[in-house]
Amino acid sequence: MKAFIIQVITAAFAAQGVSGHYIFQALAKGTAKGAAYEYVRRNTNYNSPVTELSSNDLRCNVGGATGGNTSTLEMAAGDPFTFTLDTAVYHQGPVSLYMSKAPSTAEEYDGSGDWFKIYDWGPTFNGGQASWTMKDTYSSTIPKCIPSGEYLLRIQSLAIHNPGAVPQFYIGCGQINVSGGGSTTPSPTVKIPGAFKATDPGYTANIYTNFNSYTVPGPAVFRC
Ligand SMILES: *[C@@H]1O[C@H](CO)[C@@H](O)[C@H](O)[C@H]1NC(C)=O
Ligand SMILES: *[C@@H]1O[C@H](CO)[C@@H](O)[C@H](O)[C@H]1NC(C)=O
Ligand SMILES: [Cu+2]
Repeated sequence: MKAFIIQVITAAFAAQGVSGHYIFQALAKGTAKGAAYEYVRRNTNYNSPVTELSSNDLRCNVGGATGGNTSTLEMAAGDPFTFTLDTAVYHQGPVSLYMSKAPSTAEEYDGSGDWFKIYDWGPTFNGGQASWTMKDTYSSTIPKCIPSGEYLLRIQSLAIHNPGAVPQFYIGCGQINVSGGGSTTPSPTVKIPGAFKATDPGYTANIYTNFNSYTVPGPAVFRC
């Protein structure tokens, strides 16, 4: 009996391993690929997603509640940056970028404060077909007008490839120190968890049937 249970547990973990999929591992300035886990918090769930909408793991992935050995990347407001994965995103769904200002250092910050969204990669529609941006690098820029200081810079792939099944969040959090910023308080803001609801149209969408429009979950994108 005991051996049987161990076998079942082992099988469940093995299944989780192969059903996971991709990791946002690196953050760097410009279009550089950067080193894995230098500026991105190390996760402890291999390449598996977070699926629980009420979990604090939605902030910075499993194991990413604090910085540990993660360094903080010095950036200027307006600087371009790139997140790189171990393997390209291959589940359909939106990819979004969020930021949250640390009350003290980015390394110590647990992400429990206010988050604002700075970018969405949503679908484009063409003749009843949607296409999604599925890449191994995602590049954007730090908004120019936000206050200087230390932030968590979070990327999220929301996998909605399997309508009817629970959507999957693949998450990575970088630590950055923004200089030369402005004086605009970014809005709207949300808390994570809380920003995503089981009833969000962008969460429940069936991307294969009558799929002609889509609203990316979360707040509106903040623009300076
Ligand atoms: C930090 O790095 C050291 C040395 O590589 C390692 O022993 C330790 O477990 C790491 N801590 C975390 C939180 O990753
Ligand atoms: C972030 O930048 C500020 C201002 O230059 C500096 O005082 C602070 O030490 C920096 N933080 C880190 C983690 O390097
Ligand atoms: Cu998967």
